[in-house]
Amino acid sequence: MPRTQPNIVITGTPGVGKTSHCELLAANTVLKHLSINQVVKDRGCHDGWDAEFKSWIVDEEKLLDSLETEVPNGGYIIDWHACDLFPESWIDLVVVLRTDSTKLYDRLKARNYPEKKLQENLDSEIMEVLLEEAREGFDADVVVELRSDEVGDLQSNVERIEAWIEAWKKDNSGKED
Ligand code: DAT
Repeated sequence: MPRTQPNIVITGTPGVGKTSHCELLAANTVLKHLSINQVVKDRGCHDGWDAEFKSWIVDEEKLLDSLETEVPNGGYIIDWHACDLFPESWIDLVVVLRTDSTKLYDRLKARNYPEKKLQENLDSEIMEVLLEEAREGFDADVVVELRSDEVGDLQSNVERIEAWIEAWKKDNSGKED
């Protein structure tokens, strides 16, 4: 059945502002914020806890199995620092958030990230790892790169995504008739 609401992935290096964007979008639209971190934890889609990196070791197969009955129906804002695991057919828009590295450093430092994890994430942001992953996994017209340096960026990005959702709904209305 065709989706009547789109699925949007909000991705980027930890600390770029994914959760902030997803929460504001979920408050302003009917789309639901799907925190993959929470799903991994709550539904046990992992092979344990990595003590050095202080993060779950994600079992991607279990994760996809647990999402496949809900996500393809549409209406989700998916909050995750990766996007290439999601089947292309599930996703209508991939937003890659980007942040200036000094700002990212301060945000991750404030989170008390272990030094190694902090450096790896900074390197990943500088090398555009997540942007590259999105571009390799999805068509160019599905991927959009947005700055998330200032609070004003958060507001304008969310407005832009809301406008995109409306346009998507117009383009896709009537397809189920
Ligand atoms: P993520 O979910 O990508 O890890 P977050 O939404 O938790 O990021 O944000 C990390 C911190 O940075 C948090 O204190 C809010 C702040 N932040 C996020 N986006 C911002 C922006 N565009 N301008 C200023 N601060 C921002």
